[in-house]
Amino acid sequence: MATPEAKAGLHRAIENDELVLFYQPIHELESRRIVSAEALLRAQRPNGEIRNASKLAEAAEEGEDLHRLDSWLVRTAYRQAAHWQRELAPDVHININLSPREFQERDLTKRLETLLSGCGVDPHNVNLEITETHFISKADRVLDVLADLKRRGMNLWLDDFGTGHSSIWHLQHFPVDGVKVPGAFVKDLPDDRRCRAIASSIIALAHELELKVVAEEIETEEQLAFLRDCGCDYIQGYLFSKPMPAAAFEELLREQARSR
Ligand code: G
Ligand code: MN
Repeated sequence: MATPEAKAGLHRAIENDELVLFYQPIHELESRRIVSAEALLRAQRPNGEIRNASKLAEAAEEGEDLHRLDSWLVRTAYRQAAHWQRELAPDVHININLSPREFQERDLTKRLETLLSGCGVDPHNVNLEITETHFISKADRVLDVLADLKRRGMNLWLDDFGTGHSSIWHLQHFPVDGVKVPGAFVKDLPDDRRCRAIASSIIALAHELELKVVAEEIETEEQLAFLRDCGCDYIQGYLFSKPMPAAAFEELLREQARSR
């Protein structure tokens, strides 16, 4: 439960323009090419200090500021992606974490489309990451919303797959393009037998369903080697890059464009 202080903090952060997005690269495993940027919310204090904003996001999830926060986040990320696509990397995607509550709202597609067309981003270059928290109670409605987003060309990814309220039923019924293997199943690779079994099985299952896989929070070469042997498609984590300000991500794209 978010505290009243956290809710007030969120309101203040929006009012005072203290929110920023950091971007973490997602690479294709084989080529190491950057294929996308995951936009991650951070709070920037007036003194310049950057803080994780997970408490703020949690407060938004429960309070009235959710639409404002998500609209700001989506608009900022889209504008940034449009700039990168125009200037440096026409194919680069943008990964956006939308609040699970948003996927229950029938007008989500329209709102996202309005924001998209305002920025000139192709919906095919948008990856929406979905965390399966509140889905169970309103699965039918979520299914309609996801199908609608999919029809308009956006890509759908199940985030933190296999943790929380995540369900294999969603893989069977939701029109998703891929799953993200959470850090919890990467952390103890390759030594831990359970971690190996879980990570390799999620990848195999996803591939059987013709879905793509991103492994997250990769920190060691050994983890990477195991995931490569499993055929994992995309990789993300401190081993490659931490989440960074837009300017730093842009520099990576520039280097990549030069080396082609
Ligand atoms: O739930 P989600 O996967 O969207 O959360 C991503 C979070 O994980 C980010 O806030 C990011 O800072 C953090 N993160 C990204 N890469 C790594 C990593 O390699 N190791 C750890 N411990 N955390 C990471
Ligand atoms: Mn995510």
